Amino acid sequence: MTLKEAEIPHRGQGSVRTDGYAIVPGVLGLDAIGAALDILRTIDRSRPEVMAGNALFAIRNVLSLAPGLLRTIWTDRLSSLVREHLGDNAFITKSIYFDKPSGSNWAVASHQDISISIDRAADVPGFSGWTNKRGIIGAIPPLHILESALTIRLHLDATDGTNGALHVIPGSHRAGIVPAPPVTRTEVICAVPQGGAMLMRPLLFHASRRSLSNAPRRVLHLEFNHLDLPEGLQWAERRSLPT
Ligand SMILES: O=C(O)CCC(=O)C(=O)O
Repeated sequence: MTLKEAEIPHRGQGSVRTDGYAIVPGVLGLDAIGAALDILRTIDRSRPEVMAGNALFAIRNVLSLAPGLLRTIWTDRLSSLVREHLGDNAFITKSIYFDKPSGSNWAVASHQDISISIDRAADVPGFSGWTNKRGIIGAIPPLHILESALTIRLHLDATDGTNGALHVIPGSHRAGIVPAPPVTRTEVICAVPQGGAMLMRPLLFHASRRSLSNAPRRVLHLEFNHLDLPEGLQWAERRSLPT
């Protein structure tokens, strides 16, 4: 293999345990995607959770703003993915709807997701980096809480390197919280078919490039955990799994 070939990011299906991510096709059918998009269109765009420039690009706490959305997307496949990785005590800790249309093209440099949303700020050992963004309180929790978390990104559109698929560094979730991504040539583009899911450990370094296409890239980003927070702290968006 030439150096040039080695530098081209490759596509991969991945393994959550060893790579920190996996691509799983066939989690949502077209009917569920259509129904989810109909519900998402009903959300009042003037709410503070809605972040928009020329076009919509994110809605935080989307499951609270869109009653019926969770039930619509909660397929047997999604339920078994969550239980397979986190067990029967899993719950949802965060939900965000991300859009990346050509009108609101945005990019995020390679990073780990290390802040969680908590109901209140408190001086609890092991918690640091407290923030308050638009009333949403965040902090960096003890490492084992981040290591037990799983993100599942449901792709409502087919996504590849041209319209905003995440770029990840396989295995980078295994070194704890580190200030910069490892210097490596093994960046992978996580292409996901429509209705597929990308599973990701939040400590995995991931980046989001600008879209080069007019194709939409709509994603429901759900975070899960199975650990309660210590000393009476509560996950701000905690939600039980549908039964
Ligand atoms: O959806 C994206 O493209 C970016 C998401 C991201 O970087 C994050 O959730 O940390």
